Amino acid sequence: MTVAVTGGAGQIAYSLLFRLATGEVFGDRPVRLRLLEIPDAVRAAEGVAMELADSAFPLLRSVDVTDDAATAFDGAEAAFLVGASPRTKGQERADMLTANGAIFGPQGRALAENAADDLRVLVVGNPANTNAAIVAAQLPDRDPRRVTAMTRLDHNRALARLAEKLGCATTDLTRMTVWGNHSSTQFPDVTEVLRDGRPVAGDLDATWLEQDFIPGVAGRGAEIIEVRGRSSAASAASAACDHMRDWIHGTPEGDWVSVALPSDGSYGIPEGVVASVPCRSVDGEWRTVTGLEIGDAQRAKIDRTVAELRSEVDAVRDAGFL
Ligand code: NAX
Repeated sequence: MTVAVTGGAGQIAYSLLFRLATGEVFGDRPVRLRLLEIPDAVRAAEGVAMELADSAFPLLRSVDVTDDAATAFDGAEAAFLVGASPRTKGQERADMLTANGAIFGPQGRALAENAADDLRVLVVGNPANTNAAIVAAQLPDRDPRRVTAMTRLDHNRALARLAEKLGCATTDLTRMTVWGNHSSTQFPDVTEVLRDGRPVAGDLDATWLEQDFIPGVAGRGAEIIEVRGRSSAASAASAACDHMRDWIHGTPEGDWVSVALPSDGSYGIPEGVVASVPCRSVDGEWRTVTGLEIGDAQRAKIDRTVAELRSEVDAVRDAGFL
């Protein structure tokens, strides 16, 4: 299994790479890791490669570090696009979107030209959904569902917060959905959630949902920064592992997870945006769970986060990245 990880010297990669090397994501297939970094961070990434070697993982065949995307993506069957350009102090959001277009456009083209035919892409670097839209646009000959953005961390955060409220284990809960953007407009939705097979929504206080659960999940990233002093890293890596493992091995029967996919028009979400929707993985492919009834209150929240995605896509289109 040839696996490319960008941002190889970053804090998410420092957790992610070691878990990819253990076999918990790809099963017992031997793994070759390719770390892509900017030139200034190549040496630090080489230090991470040294630590990976020192771990003597039975399944890890090689670790290569490069600042050349074509080399990093050559034959890649999975690509975790983690490295991105953070929003700097005082920077306009549109400028941040454009700065990332300049990263994800060329990386998308390098994937199109060099990666394996069965490539799976998970974009983690923010703004993840719109970065994924840019990558997907560079891969017009491939199944669009092969390019995804990560909302699994938001999904896991929602499961954890709800389990705490209900006094149960996260594994007792199924059918959580996070809709839309990996941003403050995301909509963590408990409407379909089952606890041990029975709906929970009717037992939950509407005020708690509106004033604690939804903003708490959407604001968890900022809360982690405030408390830990740095952004979520190990939990983001863990979510990335969950996403790729379920994609390859399938979602458990009766359950689904949240995945940001290029929209196929389901639930009135326009094509061209990469929006988080409920998904099952069947035969190694993400499939949107269709046919869920959407009430007026849900509709308004979905429309709000999709409107933000549309404005992001418009901004990168205006800048020539789409
Ligand atoms: P770090 O700043 O620790 O690491 C990022 C690394 O990416 C750096 O080593 C940097 O040199 C590298 N990089 C920058 N441009 C690159 C390029 N063009 N090619 C290759 N490497 C490049 O950030 P970290 O905490 O690891 O976070 C990485 C990204 O994940 C950020 O954009 C962050 O906002 C995003 N996140 C996304 C989450 C999600 O749920 N989708 C949650 C966690 C995280 O906030």
